[in-house]
Amino acid sequence: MRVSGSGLLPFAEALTGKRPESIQPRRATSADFFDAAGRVIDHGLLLYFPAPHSFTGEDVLELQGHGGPVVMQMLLARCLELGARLAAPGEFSRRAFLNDKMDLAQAEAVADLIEATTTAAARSALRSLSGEFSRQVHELVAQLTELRMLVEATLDFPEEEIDVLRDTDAAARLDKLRTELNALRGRAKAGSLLRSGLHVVLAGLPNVGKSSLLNRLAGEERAIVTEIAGTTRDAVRETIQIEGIPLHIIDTAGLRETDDLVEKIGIERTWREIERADVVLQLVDARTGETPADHAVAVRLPAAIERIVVENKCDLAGIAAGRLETQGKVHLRLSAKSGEGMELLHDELLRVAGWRGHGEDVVLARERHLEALDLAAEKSALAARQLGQVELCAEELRLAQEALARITGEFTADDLLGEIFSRFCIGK
Ligand SMILES: Nc1nc2c(ncn2[C@@H]2O[C@H](COP(=O)(O)OP(=O)(O)O)[C@@H](O)[C@H]2O)c(=O)[nH]1
Ligand SMILES: [Mg+2]
Repeated sequence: MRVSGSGLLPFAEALTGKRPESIQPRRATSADFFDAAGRVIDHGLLLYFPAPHSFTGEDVLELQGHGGPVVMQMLLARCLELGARLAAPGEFSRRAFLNDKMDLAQAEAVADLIEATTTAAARSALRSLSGEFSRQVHELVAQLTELRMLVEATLDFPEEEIDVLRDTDAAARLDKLRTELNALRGRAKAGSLLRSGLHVVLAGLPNVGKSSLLNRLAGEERAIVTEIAGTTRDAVRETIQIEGIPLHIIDTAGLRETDDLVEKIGIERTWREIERADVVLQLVDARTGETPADHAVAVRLPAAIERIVVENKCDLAGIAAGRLETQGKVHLRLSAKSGEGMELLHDELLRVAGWRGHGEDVVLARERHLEALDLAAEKSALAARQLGQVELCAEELRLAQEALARITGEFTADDLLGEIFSRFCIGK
């Protein structure tokens, strides 16, 4: 159990009977924890981190007991009696932020580390927690500050305007800044996938092998496979990972005209899943290739959603697995049954996810960070276009800087803080 606040030594004494001088900072002290009547609740360890050298920057006590729920409850009740109160979700991290122990992006990384669902996500969160993302943002903010100084200086000396901007190479500096900003955006976009994953919908006519492909991807028999068309009625989902990227695979009811009421509802659900997808894998039978019926499905797929045509059952068609790209449209040939060509599908999904070429550099970005990076990029593009009109340029640079500073919490409204920390689990 952790307690954070000011002047915690008397609290520790009341709980354990230890004299303050016998409690050494940052050393484990063996102690009994007593209730109000002086009965022992548990025997454990007491750790004392005096301010400001603690997680929150305040005095922190860590009480380590044997951990059963009833004993913990008794210890908690005693702490509340002694004047502590329950922490709000994220309150420890919030206090750490308010006491300058970490910036906002790092505090968010605490929650991301705890919630990470893959090892790649956990590693990335830890890098953000150590301040790597913040350092990259600070670096850009510093460049912007310098640029603003140059541009704003010419506002005071209008007759020298052109010279100053030319002599200081403001245009080249702005170019460099925009290149680096875009690179960071790329790493952040790739990283946001580690948080939320990619939604992949398997769609197509009945019997082309959608459920078989789900089972193959999941490595187990998740969906029922039969040779009877119309077997899958409700969407079946399974989350898998490829190279640490979470992929939510959704198997759907085959798209066809039907009088079966249940199947009809299933087909409506298929369309709803397709609208929410990041990628649609449209399965067709390799023996026939894309038929007019497949084409009728294809034209109904939303244009904005990436589509990969998967020619399944290549084993039956007697053709080899492979990848074809014509006019920007990707066709994969594989066999869900034999597993032939599955590595092509893995690679293709990673490509669509924008994963290749980032590796360890990705930033586990949140939606909030992406929005700020996008806004900063937009504002610096406007600034570049207005280098000739110094007042306008200066204002766009200011807005770009403000957007970036929001990531680390230097320009952050209280309500945003409330929103961010309320999503933490209790006691973190
Ligand atoms: N030979 C072969 N049969 C397959 C392949 N994929 C699926 N099938 C068979 O095709 C039939 C329909 O498969 P299913 O996965 O239920 O198709 P769905 O209706 O699209 O979900 C089943 O009998 C499967 O065993 C494949 O790659 N090769
Ligand atoms: Mg099926």
